[in-house]
Amino acid sequence: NSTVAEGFVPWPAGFAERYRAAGHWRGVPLGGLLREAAGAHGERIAVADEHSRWSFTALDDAADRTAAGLRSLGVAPGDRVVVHLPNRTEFAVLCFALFRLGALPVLALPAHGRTEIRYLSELSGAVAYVGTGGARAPDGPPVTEGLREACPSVRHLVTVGEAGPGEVPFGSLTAHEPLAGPDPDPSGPALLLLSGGSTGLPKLIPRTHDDYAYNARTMAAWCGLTPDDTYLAVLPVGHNFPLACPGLLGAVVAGSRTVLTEVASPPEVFPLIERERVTVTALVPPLAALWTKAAAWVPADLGSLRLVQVGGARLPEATARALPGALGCGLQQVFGMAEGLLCATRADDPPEVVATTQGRPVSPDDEILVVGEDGAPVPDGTTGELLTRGPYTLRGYYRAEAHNAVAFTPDGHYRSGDLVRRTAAGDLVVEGRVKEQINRGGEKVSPEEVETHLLSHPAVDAVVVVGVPDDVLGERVCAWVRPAPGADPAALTAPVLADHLRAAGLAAFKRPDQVETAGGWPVTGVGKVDRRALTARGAERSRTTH
Ligand code: J2J
Repeated sequence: NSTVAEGFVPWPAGFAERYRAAGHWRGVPLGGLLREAAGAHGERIAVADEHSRWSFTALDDAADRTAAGLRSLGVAPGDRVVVHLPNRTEFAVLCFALFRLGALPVLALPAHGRTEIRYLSELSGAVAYVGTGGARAPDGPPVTEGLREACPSVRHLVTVGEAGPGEVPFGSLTAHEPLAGPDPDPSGPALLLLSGGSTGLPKLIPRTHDDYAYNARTMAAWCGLTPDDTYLAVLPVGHNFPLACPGLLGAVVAGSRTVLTEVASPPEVFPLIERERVTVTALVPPLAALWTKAAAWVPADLGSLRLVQVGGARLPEATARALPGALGCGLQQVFGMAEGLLCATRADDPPEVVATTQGRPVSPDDEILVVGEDGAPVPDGTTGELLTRGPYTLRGYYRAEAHNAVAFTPDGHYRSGDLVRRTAAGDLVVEGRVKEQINRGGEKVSPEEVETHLLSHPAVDAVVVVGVPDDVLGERVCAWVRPAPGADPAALTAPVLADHLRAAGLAAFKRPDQVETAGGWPVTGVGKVDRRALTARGAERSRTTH
């Protein structure tokens, strides 16, 4: 059985020493952050959802008990556990239990299907899967169907809610005496986040206790979180943004309360904001636009809101300008990545900077380079690829040696694949990207992954998937399909291909929004498919025919 350390690339010793000396890495594991918060804020509410509320003390105790429960199942320090939960308090109990035990959550998104869960389980060598059971698979067979057979390392299926046959009820894990064991090594990996990927299939991002605690603490300070704040986790909390930027983890560090919700539409979530007196939340641009429009007609008092963070994809300037007035709060643009680097605007920035830039790195020890195609730095004001390294940016994807050789420079900079421009004042503006990834309203789609699954459709001979500009989503998923000989092109519609991907067990957000058929496609000078031309053609077709 492999150990987690085998797939992990640590920072070179000199960097680690520097980050410790600077006080960034405090040597406190993530479970210790909750222990400290319980000491300081005891009976105040730490996390709440529509089913339950937990004080810092109660959450701390539940984490210890659940850690013991997991240990009794055979989950050991260093083991990986796939966490596939919606925004509920159990997510917090489970993650802190795993942090205490030194086992690593592998953070899946609620939208993920059978295929993604299998892939994540195999890639991480997970020993257990925690989800909500068959009840939440309206789209077909349960996500766990065949999981243990396909991925024999998975020994346990743990279920929040009603457990099926052979599943362990999550609640039974808390019935144990608190775990008393050694703390995990704070410099080692604490969790695995899912990357949108720069090419090919999504990768796993190891984040250490030290670096992730610094990430959460720094963002909590950047946002001015205090015990008087209530943070609303409305984006899926397994994502880096609502988890630790500052998100749930930053709220724990600051003694703020976190409210988790599974609803995001204004008529449902605005009354929740009013009821819980929410002060801070994080949104993706399409949701920010929707909330901005809805404020005029949904009757609810949003007066408690003081800060809305928006990130994950390009925020249209019109929304950036309209949001503060409509929602009666400050706006923070965030350009972040699960790989590490976080850039953000600040409350004291001029409105023009907040409306038109994505801010600047949040740590004084973030190093950024903006380089041209030759790899040499370009002057400020010129667009180039962003490379970065620093105290909370990974040095390698988990178990991905070959990919790491191209995703990082020899001196340890991560090649983000993002094209940015730095203004004279030092703020970054995201101008585009070089990586093959579709950013569908903040949800990252790997063209290669979708292409692979579409190719298995009998009427599909060849396929290229590209992102096409979209008014609402920023980009939509467009599939260019060459029909198989004898196949009827008219039968290759978006709903037909969506059905195929649904049956394949793929997340709904990866289904093509637009399908175009063609007998072939343009190639570049070096004989590669010209994706840029297909993007332009896809946009053109949708203007004329859709
Ligand atoms: C344009 N593109 C952006 C922005 C991210 C906070 C916020 C977002 C993420 C995130 C995150 C963008 N404008 N404001 O983890 O903590 C694109 C870039 C980037 C990729 C990372 C956080 N903000 N992006 O989105 O790992 O292309 O993290 O490299 O999902 O999203 O995606 P992800």
